[in-house]
Amino acid sequence: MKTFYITTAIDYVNGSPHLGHAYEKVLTDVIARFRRLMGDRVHFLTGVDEHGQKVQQTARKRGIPPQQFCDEISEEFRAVCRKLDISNDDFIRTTEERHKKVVRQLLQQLFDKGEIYKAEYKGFYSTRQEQFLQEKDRNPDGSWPELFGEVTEITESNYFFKLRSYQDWLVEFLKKNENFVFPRYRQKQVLEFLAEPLNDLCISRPKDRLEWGIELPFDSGFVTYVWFDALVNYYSAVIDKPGVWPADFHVIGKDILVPPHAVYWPIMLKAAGLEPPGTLLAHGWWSINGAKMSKSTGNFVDPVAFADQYGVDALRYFLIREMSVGQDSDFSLQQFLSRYNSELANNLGNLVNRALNMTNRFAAGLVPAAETAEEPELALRALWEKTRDEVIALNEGFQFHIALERTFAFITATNAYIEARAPWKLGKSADAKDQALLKTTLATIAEALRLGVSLLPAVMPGTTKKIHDVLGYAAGPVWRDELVWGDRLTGRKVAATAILFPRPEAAKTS
Ligand code: ME8
Repeated sequence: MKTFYITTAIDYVNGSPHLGHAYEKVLTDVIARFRRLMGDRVHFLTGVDEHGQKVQQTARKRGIPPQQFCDEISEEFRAVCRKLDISNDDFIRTTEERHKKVVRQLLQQLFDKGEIYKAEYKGFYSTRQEQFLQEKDRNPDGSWPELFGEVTEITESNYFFKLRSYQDWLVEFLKKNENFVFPRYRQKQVLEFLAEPLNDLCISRPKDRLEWGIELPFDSGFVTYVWFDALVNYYSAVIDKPGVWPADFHVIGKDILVPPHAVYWPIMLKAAGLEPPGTLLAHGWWSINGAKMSKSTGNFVDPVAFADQYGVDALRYFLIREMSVGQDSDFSLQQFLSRYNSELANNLGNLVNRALNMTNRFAAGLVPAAETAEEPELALRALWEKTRDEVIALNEGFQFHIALERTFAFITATNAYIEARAPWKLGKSADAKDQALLKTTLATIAEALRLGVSLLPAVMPGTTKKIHDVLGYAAGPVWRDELVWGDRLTGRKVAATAILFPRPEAAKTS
């Protein structure tokens, strides 16, 4: 069986991790966990992108060597993974020798094949921004925007990768592989980009302009362009792992789809004789209270601090419930608290408390066996089967937000079932029929809760385990088997209470 290989983009370490980075990791983690539940062997890679101008500049501003700076910030990204319960199997840093070695090998191979050549490049250069500019960077009146400072035309020797000679191949490839990009409409954007002739890709930077990079194996006067270096991480991390390449999924933000992932990367692989990845999944962008995230304006959510304050699973739930994969979304504390209170605390949390309270009150804390099944029980069971099948299909199609909505509709229906059966009334009756119904009701509530929660481990792994724990239950190894209505909880001793979603501080004062 081929390993299901999934990756996130690797984050630039020129700033601390923010909510956008956290989302990408959580989304990828949800897919990885879901695939594991479905029985796949999964390899999940994330990491950091440590070379390039921005990193060199930021380290310089801080007055520390770039490697030391990278060491510090990489640790922050690792901490986000740990905090958010990300189940990555590996974490790659592009300053690691295992990566640099593969980049050098690939460059040498392409150079030897004649895919990389040296040429003079003439263009407008901004010394302040340390970058070549393009015609599209000009103001409408032809002048250069202020941020570029003095702009001069210079000629520089560089190495170029023959992107253009693979343009027709890539167009054909995209036409044959209609599902290469998800969501599908983004594949059209790639084809539109390819409607214009491609320029060959400049893959080097002279060392006198940029030192912080991987030296070209065939010319020590240059380092590798950061994208050519960074993309290779997906391959360098698994080169010694048989049965893993090609990647099944690269999860990335929409801003880095075209051209890096959808054009440079498949062409680089093709030129090197390697298989292309299966799918590029391009997610949308989070804004905060309607505005772009930016540290300088304070419009920034630190995912670790947020998870500390409101709970890891609450944050994971919100990110996945709120955003439809591929679309943009806004993160507002008000919306977060609204979902937290109504969906997590008052719906799921309430169901857990009721299940525990009533099992303790009416059955000495031991889940009884169901004695009958009447219309309300049969209806709840039918809803369960429909919900389970829909949720699996929705997850397979990356419609995680709707899958969660359906799962929580089942939780709501279970709460409504309790209201309809009113076990507190049945408990007062000495009638044998009422006592049988009470047992059935308690068994049904516990089983519905176990099942509903069994749909949540990919999104809320900690909460799922906690709820199974308080039901005296440990899930078995085959997930599909767990999703069958039955009597697995009969005779289990439930906990006295459970605190799952405490009222957040901010909500108390509002
Ligand atoms: O682009 N909302 O790194 P990066 C959602 N090093 N996602 C966001 C976001 C937001 N507000 N802001 C950023 C790079 N992201 C390169 C990648 S891969 C070989 C090299 C996402 O730190 C962004 O779309 O700028 C990207 O997928 C990831 O975070 C890393 O962004």
